[in-house]
Amino acid sequence: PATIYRKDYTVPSYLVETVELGFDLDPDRTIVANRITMQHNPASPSRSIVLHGEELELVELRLNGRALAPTEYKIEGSVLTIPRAPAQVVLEIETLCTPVQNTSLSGLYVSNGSFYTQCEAEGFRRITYFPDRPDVMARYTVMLRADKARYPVLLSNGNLIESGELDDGRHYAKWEDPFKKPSYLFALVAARLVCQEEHYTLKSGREVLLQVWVEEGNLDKTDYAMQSLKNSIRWDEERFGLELDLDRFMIVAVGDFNMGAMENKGLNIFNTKFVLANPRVATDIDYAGIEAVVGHEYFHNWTGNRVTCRDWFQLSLKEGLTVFRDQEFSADMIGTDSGRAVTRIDQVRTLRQAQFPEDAGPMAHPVRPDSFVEINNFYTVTVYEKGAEVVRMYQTLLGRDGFRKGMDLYFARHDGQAVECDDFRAAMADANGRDLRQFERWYSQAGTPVVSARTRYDAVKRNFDIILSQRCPATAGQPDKLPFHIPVAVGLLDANGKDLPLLLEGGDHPKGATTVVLELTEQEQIFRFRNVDERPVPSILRDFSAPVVLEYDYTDDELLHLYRHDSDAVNRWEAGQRLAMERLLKLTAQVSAHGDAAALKLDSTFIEAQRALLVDEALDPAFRELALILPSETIIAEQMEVVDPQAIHTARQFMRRTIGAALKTELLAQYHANQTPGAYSPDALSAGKRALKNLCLSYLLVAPDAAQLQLAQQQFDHASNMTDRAAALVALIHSGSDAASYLDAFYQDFANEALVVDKWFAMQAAAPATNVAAVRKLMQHPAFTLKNPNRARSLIFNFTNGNPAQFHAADGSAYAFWAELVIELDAINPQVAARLARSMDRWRRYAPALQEKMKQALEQVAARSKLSNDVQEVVSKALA
Ligand code: B3K
Ligand code: ZN
Repeated sequence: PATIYRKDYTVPSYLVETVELGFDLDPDRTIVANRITMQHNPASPSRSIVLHGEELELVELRLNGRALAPTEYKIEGSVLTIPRAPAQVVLEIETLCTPVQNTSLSGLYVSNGSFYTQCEAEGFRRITYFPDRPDVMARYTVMLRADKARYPVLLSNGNLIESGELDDGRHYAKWEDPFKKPSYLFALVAARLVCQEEHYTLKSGREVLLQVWVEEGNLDKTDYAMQSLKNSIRWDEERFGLELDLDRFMIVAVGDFNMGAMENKGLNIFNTKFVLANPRVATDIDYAGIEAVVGHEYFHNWTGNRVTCRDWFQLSLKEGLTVFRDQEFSADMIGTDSGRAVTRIDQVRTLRQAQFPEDAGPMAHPVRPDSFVEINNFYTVTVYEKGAEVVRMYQTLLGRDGFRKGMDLYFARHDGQAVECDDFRAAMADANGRDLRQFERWYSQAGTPVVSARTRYDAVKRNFDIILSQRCPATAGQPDKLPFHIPVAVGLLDANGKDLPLLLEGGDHPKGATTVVLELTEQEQIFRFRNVDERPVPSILRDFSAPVVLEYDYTDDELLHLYRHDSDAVNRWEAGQRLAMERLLKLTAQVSAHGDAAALKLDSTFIEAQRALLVDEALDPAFRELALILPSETIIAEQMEVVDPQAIHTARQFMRRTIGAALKTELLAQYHANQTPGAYSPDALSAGKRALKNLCLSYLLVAPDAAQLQLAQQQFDHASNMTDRAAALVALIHSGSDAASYLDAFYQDFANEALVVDKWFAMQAAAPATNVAAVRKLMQHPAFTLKNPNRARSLIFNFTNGNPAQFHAADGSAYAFWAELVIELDAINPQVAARLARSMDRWRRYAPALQEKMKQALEQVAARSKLSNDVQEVVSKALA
């Protein structure tokens, strides 16, 4: 397969004004009639019309009213070229496709008997021939025709302008989208659905119609999505002055979906996972996910749809920015400083769990990639989450108001255009009179920068110096990196743990500030604080002000000081993580050396610090929960030269068991103190209490006695919501006691709730006792299928990514399983298969015996002749 390079971009040869699409929907044979008016692009030297098409049967192609003979155009692979075309063109294209056979879930497909589409990135070409690239923006009119009984609801983008009956029990609906858009934002739905709807008044007084469409039987699960939509609309008005530009905004939930959701103009299509919720079936985390994803897709209406991407290398232009916006939305919805900090800590955990490993592995790529084979492989944590960090750094550097000015200028300049990441950076720079040229390296250089700090204190001159230096590891194709422009937020704590008022030499921060942002732009720089009366403890990288690894030789005492006192909640949490990580690494090394946990010890200093934090009722329960979670096995693995997954698991379990035993009294007390009686509410305070309570439960159940087991059993039996029920079940499964009867009961209760059945598979997949044989057995369960992405992910991905000690079993049996599954899935759904293929990314970091087996598995996949581009790219990069 060919590699596509950013540097090879050329403008489209023809621009499209209008598109009229007619669909005769039939699962086995859908007819698509497409009438495009287009015009030669004066900026292009080419007079060839270039259209894309895949898996289509071309019935007829007419140019300006005349049918073209096969000699007048050529089809090579997925490209149809009409050479020497006139300046003004009307193309009429009739094609056939077979939605029922489309298991890739890209283009037009059937889910549970109804029609849905997914066009981003390049799915529209599976519906009709079209210049399927985001810089071709056009106005669409869509006529849908289908059997009325089977598909009573017919939806597309924009406004419904006409509908009615046809012969043979068919009906039609005609939709018109008043805004021009790229083809990837096209959508249609023809389905048996019902909706919750509401008329909502915008700040301007204009009334809009909001709808959430679901399958019958799910109407009791749409309230939170609707509420989140209204909150999103209000928030974008208030924070960014951006109003909904349509009269009608629809969300549709579908059970078979590759990603979380899709921002099609006016017709967002969602994975059911991010729409459906009620207390019985959804956890607090599910509720938070719905709020975030509803917000995310809604915010795309401006950042992505009104202003879109010139080409797919610019994907982070819309994704990084929109993730940042949804993060800010979620934080503002909580509204408290501590709630905001909790969301920030969650973001840091995601970066370390997924993005840092990606940035250090074979798929490392810049936020704005320079090349790809398959664009679907680049919907990554780097483009999304690191991209969001890059956007956040503008706000850190420019301030909230400066950031808003930059946003305003961005829309003033680019509304209705398809632009580049550089255009966003220019708007931020120009609106604020700032030079952000060096900042471009965040877009062009891959890899996680390491910021190394040293300090020195001069008691006589009362100076405290922080010396910062930076380096960035080599990544594929980028052996040497240039210095980044890194905002490093810093505070200084005195011996009582109070923030010192800061006086930075050469700084222009307000008097009395206790946090200042140092701008590291050189390879090394010295920052001097004056009037410092005692040697302080530095709190560096507050609020995780840049997506970097911070090295600083903290003593245990300094970390304990920060853990007790830092006014910056993120760094307070971070100090605890550092204390835990040091210990976890030592314990892991001991287990590796001796093969068991017999001689392990955990110091009382650490245990006492945890005890103090656990019982500190001045702290938000949600924060206490995060502070008490040990770094994950994956994050520990990232710190090791040679990863020993079983030793990591043993060491971490030992630490959990020790903490559970030492803090038993306090854990029990907090378990009882953080109950949330009364009607369930997903608000942050209640969710935080449940999170802390259930973390206490999980600690109590690492090595439970009869009373502790009973606690979990009772919670399982009497839980009034899914958060508590699922947490009890997970605790029972992880306790090592026989949880089979609970698993059975859970399954019986929720067999008809697909999203809960997903949880049932997921918790078993990640259980310490689940080996590859057990996973194979679960695959035989009647509810298991590889065809549904949520189901495949729930069992297979949660095993390969969420159960490292079993996935890396010494005999390599799980690697062989992985290879089988990648191949099997690839024939069904390449995008999902390629995600699974990524589970092997870090294979070079394991001991030679494991490495050899992983390599064999990768080679086995790579050797297949019929691989998709998606999987091919991932495995060949892994092996390169
Ligand atoms: N823009 C979509 C992603 C589509 C992915 C296609 N492989 C979801 C989102 O980021 O909102
Ligand atoms: Zn997005």
